[in-house]
Amino acid sequence: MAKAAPFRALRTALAPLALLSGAKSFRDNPVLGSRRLNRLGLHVGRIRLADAITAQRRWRLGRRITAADRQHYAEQGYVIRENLLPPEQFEALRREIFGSAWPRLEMRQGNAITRRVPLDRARLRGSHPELERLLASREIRNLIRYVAGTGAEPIFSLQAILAGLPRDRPDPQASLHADTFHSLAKAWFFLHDVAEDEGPFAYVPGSHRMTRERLAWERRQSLEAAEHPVTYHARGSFRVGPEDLAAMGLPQPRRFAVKANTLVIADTRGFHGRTASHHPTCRVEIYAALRRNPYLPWNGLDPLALPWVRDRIGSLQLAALQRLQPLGLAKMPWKPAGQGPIDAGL
Ligand SMILES: O=C(O)CCC(=O)C(=O)O
Repeated sequence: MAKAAPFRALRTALAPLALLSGAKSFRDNPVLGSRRLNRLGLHVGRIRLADAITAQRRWRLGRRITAADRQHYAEQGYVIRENLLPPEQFEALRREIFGSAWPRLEMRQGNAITRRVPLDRARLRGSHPELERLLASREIRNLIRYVAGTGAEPIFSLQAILAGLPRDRPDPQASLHADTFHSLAKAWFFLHDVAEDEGPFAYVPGSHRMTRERLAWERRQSLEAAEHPVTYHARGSFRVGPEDLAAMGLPQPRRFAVKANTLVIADTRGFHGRTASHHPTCRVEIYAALRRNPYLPWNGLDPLALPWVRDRIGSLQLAALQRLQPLGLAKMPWKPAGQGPIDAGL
């Protein structure tokens, strides 16, 4: 633990440098959290600059996807593909996933558990051909990159959300929120039907756009965020209520109660969350996430895209978290949960 102190001091000294990164915590960074600087426009300025740079990166990524997808993203903030795979291919994929034992990690948040298995292409090779084929899909990568507004490498996992478990504390992901101040992408490829009462993903259409009303709301949040009682909010994932949505001219969230074989890719700087489950549920999906420093002007030059690294990206990310956590430089919320089926335990 004592080892962490010098690193914390270093982090404080470097706090101003975080301005040109994806750093988002108002509570942990005295510069980002400064009411005076945010009154002068720091937070809104970071959003505007990130958006200008992201727009030109996204414009260059645009030719790899269809005009219809570009338009759908621009209007709604997400793209969706129903019946992504031909039925036989989807069934073969399900057999591979539900017929295997996986090295699982778990994280508990309120009354929900996120269970994850990092998917390394190197480890799937030969044993899980359908999964490997899906992860190699150009179409999916291009869509994720466009939504995230960066050409970097998405990280794929197998994921089960066990929600509605008997516990007092609510699932923090079930309150509508924006993940951060700049574009990023999260993707869910659902492996079975998700019913209305089975904790579907929810997204407020159009909430990825930084309208005048949204920027004014962001500015107001930035003045108080460092002291906000909700830790997630204080760390830059702003929570939003129904009255705020109405004041920003935004609709209520759309719930993605969808059929199996549906892919949803959302820019989660838009308002989103998990619909609360009122009974125990288990949602299984292939999940991907992509976020990168929003101030980089280029799309490529991603060390994670080097073939050797890319094929082991999930385990490398985990190993990095394990090493950085004791130094106070990263949080490692994942705990090993043994080898077994992804959907076990309900
Ligand atoms: O699992 C979901 O449906 C949404 C999770 C979420 O809100 C998040 O990852 O930020």
